[in-house]
Amino acid sequence: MGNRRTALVTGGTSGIGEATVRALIAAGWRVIATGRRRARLETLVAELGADRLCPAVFDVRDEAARDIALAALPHDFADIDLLVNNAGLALGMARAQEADVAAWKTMIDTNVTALVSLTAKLLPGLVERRGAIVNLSSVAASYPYAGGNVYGATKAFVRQFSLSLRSDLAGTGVRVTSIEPGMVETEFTLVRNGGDRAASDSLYAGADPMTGDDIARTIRWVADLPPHLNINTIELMPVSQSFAGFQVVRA
Ligand code: NDP
Ligand code: 8X3
Repeated sequence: MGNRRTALVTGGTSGIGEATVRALIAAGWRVIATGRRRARLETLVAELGADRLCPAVFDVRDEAARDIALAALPHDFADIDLLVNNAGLALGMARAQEADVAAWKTMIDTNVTALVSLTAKLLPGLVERRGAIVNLSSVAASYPYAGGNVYGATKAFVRQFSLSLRSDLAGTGVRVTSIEPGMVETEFTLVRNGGDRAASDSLYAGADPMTGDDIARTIRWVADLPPHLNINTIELMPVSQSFAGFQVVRA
């Protein structure tokens, strides 16, 4: 199909990104799925078809590897209409006074620096095609919690960058949306806790959390809206999750 639109989804190997790849392909998009885990991308291509899904294996923090992978995209996938900046992570729940600065830098490098760099790289083409950008922020952008420190700050950056992009892109027709989920059961907590499966399972147990599919359905809806309509931000939570009060330390 000559008029099929093309999306690039970072972090397509797992969770929200993988579900978004599936949802967009089901809606008729061509998709470039990125990630470091080549085998997972190859399995997805085998399932969804090389005519619809193109894998691009690179670490988002490695701009040289990213540029080589993007330069090698087949002709059919080269004109990107939708960028889904999804790759990201949290590392640990340590309070700031005990935190590992290397983990902080990894989160900033991945969630912020790589995201802005890829966005800058793809923006000229997105402007040319009046495309769209969907950025994965989080409820952690708006609601601080102990141990969320740098993770929450990276997601606040993503939210504000998204809104600021809208100002810069006035008149271009490019749409920008910040998606801000609460608890979604993915590999997120496994990664955050250094691979501790029991810690991940116990967080989600009995909570009826959102799924990657829930968020993917939202991204697909945003992506397929008519071109005159921009969703600025969407905040989503499972019904089981809500707000607690401020903490007060008494003498
Ligand atoms: P997962 O851990 O399941 O998926 C994370 C994805 O990001 C993987 O595909 C991973 O690919 C990719 N990724 C991480 N680091 C890198 C890197 N350096 N280079 C390339 N790819 C990378 O988590 P989620 O699906 O939950 O997370 C997706 C996004 O949603 C994140 O930005 C997260 O902050 C956000 N989010 C998640 C919530 C949740 O509760 N789960 C709630 C709110 C927001 P690979 O390892 O193969 O490289
Ligand atoms: C992930 C949601 O609440 O663990 O962004 O920070 S939370």
